[in-house]
Amino acid sequence: MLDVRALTEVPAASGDVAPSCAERRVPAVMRGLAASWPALGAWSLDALAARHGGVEVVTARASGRQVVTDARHGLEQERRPLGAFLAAMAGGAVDACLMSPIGDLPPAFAAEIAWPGWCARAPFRRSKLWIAPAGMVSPMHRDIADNLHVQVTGRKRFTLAAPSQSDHLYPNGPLHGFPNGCGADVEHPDFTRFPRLRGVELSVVELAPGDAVYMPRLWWHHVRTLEASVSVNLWWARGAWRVVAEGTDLFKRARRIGR
Ligand SMILES: O=C(O)CCC(=O)C(=O)O
Repeated sequence: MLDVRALTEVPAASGDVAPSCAERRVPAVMRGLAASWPALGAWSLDALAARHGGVEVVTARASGRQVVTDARHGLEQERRPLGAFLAAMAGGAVDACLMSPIGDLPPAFAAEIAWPGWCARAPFRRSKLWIAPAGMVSPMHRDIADNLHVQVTGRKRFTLAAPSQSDHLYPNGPLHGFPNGCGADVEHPDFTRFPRLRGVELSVVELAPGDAVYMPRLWWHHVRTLEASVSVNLWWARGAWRVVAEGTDLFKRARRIGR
């Protein structure tokens, strides 16, 4: 096992601390940030199946309860009705994880979440709905945009590493199917293949419904779903980073690799 530190906690009451973390690019867990979102309490798996079962969503294939990040094709995504995905999950399927852009879903989804004021007006904004069975893992990777991942139902554990730790994680090259991923597995460290992993500095945090974790751009994150989970993430970028984020989207689209 590798050593991990707990992440800085920001209670929801200290509303001015959250934007200052984002300004200083310091990761933080914001407890209860989404306590007043209509989605909270309304987005159980059963309620989503009943209300939106016919909606087409994007899922990514998983193998051994880990999202597949193929060296040639990246994520292996497919479209299917939300109801079919949730029925399979209720029956014990662990071969897929849902990651669907909120902008492609019926407006009720966007209406039941709320972007915090300190990122709501950024010129680059994207968000995804995530649904996964207990035990699912998204392997360590990094994103170009700032990211607030908000838990709605169930629990997840995030393990984070700063950009300064990249060398310890063996980042994938730009031509890999998952160019923002890495070779090392922080949960099952293989020090023979990845000897520099031994020195990596990690922070860990568990999210419960209403909690959010702020991950500054380029911070590495590995995610383990602890209980059947529904969550939403918000990505945003400003200034030159907006251009980089849009360029990265185009690069992945041009290479037809999952985003
Ligand atoms: O929740 C997950 O499994 C992955 C989430 C993620 O990678 C993100 O929010 O950027």
